[in-house]
Amino acid sequence: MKLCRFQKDADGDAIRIGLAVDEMTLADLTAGGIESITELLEDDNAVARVEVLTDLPTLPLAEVTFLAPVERQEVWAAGVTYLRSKTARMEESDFSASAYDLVYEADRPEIFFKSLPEKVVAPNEPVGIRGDAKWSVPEPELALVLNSRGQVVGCTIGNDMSSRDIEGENLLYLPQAKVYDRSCAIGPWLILGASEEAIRAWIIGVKIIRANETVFAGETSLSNLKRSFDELAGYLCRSQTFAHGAILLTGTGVVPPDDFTLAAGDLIRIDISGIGTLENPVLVV
Ligand code: DO4
Ligand code: MG
Repeated sequence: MKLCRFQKDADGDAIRIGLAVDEMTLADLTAGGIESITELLEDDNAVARVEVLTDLPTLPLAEVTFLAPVERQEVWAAGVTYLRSKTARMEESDFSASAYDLVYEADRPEIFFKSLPEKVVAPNEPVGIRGDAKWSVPEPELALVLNSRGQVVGCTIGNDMSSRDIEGENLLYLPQAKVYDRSCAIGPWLILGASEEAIRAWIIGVKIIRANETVFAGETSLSNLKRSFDELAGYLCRSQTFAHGAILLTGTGVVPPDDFTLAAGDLIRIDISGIGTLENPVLVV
């Protein structure tokens, strides 16, 4: 089941919850009494609750503006969860190489804070590259959606925008490399009811388009994610509660070559085969 948050282009501000009917059409769940994504995340019978709704008004996707499927959820991120990410980071920094090597093998994963919900960038809105960074990349990631009980109940697409030169200079600069204005985009679709086994069969890919040409494209299978969903969610929720649930980015397995950096005006397109596409232009912040 594919859900989203949206506004109707015709009537402005009201935020509504939508259900994908087909490639072109959305059913308006808010007309059927569903007012938030969070109430569905908290409901053990969310899929059944949505399926019984009939005669919902529908509207063309072309007539809506997508919002990020994030309400009051904090966004956190796991790192070095794919072999590709470990080797890329070890190349980026002699200084921190052993830390990346160790955390890839360790029981405890790397998990860091990424974004307040109100700072998450919506689909089609610009993501940022730092004005003081020289080496900026997108990180296309599967994002797990957790309810307030720490259960993984859904997934979506995330972009963990990163400044690799700042991260590589000193590991203690990681928060500055990872958390700044417009550094996290999420959406547009939230998938409920898919098993981990099904999700791991999906492919995640990214394309970066500059002046109508693809300047980088790469993909990997989500089966290359080293840790299980429950393992990552379990560590996030150790000694920490999330009253509104949380989003957990699961790390990147697609890394552009070391001579590539994003530039203002680029377009980043992240696809996950079972979810859809998250697209954002780039600006300098
Ligand atoms: O420690 C660096 C960050 C790792 C990360 O964000 C990733 O692997 O996706
Ligand atoms: Mg990442």
